[in-house]
Amino acid sequence: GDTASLGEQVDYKIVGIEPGAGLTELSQNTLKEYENLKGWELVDSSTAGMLGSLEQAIRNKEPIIITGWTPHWKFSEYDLKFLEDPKGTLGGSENINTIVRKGLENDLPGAYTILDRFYWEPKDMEAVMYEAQNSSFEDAAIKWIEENQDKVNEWTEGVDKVDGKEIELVSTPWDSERASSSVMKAVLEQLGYSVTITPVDPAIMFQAIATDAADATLAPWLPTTHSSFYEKHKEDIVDLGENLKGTKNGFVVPEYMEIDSIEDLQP
Ligand code: PBE
Repeated sequence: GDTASLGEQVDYKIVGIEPGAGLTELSQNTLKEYENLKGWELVDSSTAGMLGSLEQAIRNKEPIIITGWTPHWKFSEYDLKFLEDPKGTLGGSENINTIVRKGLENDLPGAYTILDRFYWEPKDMEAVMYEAQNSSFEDAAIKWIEENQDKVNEWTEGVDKVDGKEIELVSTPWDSERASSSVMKAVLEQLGYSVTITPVDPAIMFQAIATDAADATLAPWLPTTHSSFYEKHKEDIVDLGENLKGTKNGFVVPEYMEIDSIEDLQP
């Protein structure tokens, strides 16, 4: 009813995603760092589960607090807002980096050059993500490449074609990373590479690059989201720097909720 506090209405639960996500670790840390979140609980789920709960809450105009991030299509589908995070425990504005295994430059210099040059904007990633909702990431990637040939030419300029050399990309199972990996796969295939994308948890992704089990990844969110994995493996990987700037994680609520900050959540 109207007299119940927000905490009571949502049963003191924040709707989380996959346990292995960097965002899950940041969210747990957030529950510890904010005194007003004493008694609140993060409920692990999956991205699909979180999106289902969000859709249902919005349909019923009920309150809900999710762990969310951008780039993601949920922000164009629904009116949502990030709760302010004055303690910064959810990371603020971040970037996505390209990381490759030691030795890749020597073994596959052409692919290494393209991976090193690969850089695009959130609007590019979003274009692929949105298009893929109605087709597939494969088709959306090819369409984006056709429409952005100038940008792709900057990445591939002067790089020799190969005849079926194999390269394995590891990635994470979120749409933002499906988009970047699918574009890279298509670009490399146009130059004759044989490309596999393996989606894994962030922890496994870093481990695979550090142990040479995979060649490259476009999926690390840094400096905060995946910092624990990065710190663990940084001596054994080659960091090629940002491929996209301006991602963000946070606690997210529908616009119709009358709170603005994590500190508005009361115990
Ligand atoms: N995410 C999307 C991932 C990285 C990309 C924020 C859900 C994570 O938390 O690991």
